[in-house]
Amino acid sequence: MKRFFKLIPLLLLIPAILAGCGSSIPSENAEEILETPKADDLVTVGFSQLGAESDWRSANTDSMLSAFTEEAGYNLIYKNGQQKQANQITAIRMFIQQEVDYIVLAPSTEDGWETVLGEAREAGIPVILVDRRVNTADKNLYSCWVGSDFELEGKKMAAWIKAYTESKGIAPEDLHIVNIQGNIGSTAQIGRTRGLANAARDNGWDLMAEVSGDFTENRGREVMGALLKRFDNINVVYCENDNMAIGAIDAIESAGRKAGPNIQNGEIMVVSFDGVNKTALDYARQGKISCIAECNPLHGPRVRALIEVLKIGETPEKFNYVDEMLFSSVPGVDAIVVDDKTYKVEREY
Ligand code: GZL
Repeated sequence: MKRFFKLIPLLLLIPAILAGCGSSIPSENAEEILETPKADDLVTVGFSQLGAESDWRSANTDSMLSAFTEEAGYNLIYKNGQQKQANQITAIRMFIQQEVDYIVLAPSTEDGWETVLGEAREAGIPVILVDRRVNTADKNLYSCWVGSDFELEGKKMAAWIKAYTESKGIAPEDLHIVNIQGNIGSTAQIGRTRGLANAARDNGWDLMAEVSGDFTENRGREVMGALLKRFDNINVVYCENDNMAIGAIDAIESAGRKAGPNIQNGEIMVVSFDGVNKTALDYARQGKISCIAECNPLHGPRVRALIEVLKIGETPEKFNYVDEMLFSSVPGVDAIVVDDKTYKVEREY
């Protein structure tokens, strides 16, 4: 990329030089303009984002664009993969051709990255992973990763469901749960699904169905509508992100049911992940969503900090987890314990 920037200023100078037959650039400035321009000093980062499927994703993209500005010394090339791994692989190959200084990848799913990450390593371009993970035998195909512990998010939500329903005297076998999952094969889906499935097994809950809603509101609405036709005893809906929870609640209300924590009164308890979407946060304050597990999208400054470490030749931590909380306005559970660690349930969010 540096070579590309060196070329531009010279190209820009040609018209001025040709037009004036003598320099139309005041001689006292010529030296300054002919010096390598600021652009040459920028660190060029190629960012392959997986898509724009949710409010979380938009917030994540905004965070990255805000962190990698020219003022901060960066030239960011942003490519949206539109949920297709093939598009992301094409983007990475383009970044390699452009000889960027760093590649940041937010991978759509975990598998299928070995070849292109090998090409980036061959080209000597460090790769930083953000948000979801990649499933490669060789962990040296990328420099580091920053994101959430998705299985912990699922465990925390399951612990809240257990604590709340036990506080109401609801027998575990009377919990009839459906899971509206995220994109199948994405780290967020794998971890959140595992957290619930293991808790259902350990507690004797009736986990009746796991169906992907692709992390989108429309698919969440469609999937919930189909599940309500298939089962007449659903009383817990575990949505793996807020956008699907909003769609599911719409379907629940369209079916004449009520979303809320009072399972004994026939309400359907809806729980969710992210805590980014304004409507979902309002629903949580109203009790329509009984609990939200935060999933922090603001990774831009964290990724930039990792690149700053790489820039000075240091080795950053390989896996960098962000701390996250639970939010619920439903009284009855003030804290939960997961893997011997206590997590306070926040009332304000
Ligand atoms: C989680 C992220 C997930 C969010 C969804 O870090 O990968 O993808 O939970 C988003 O909202 O679509």
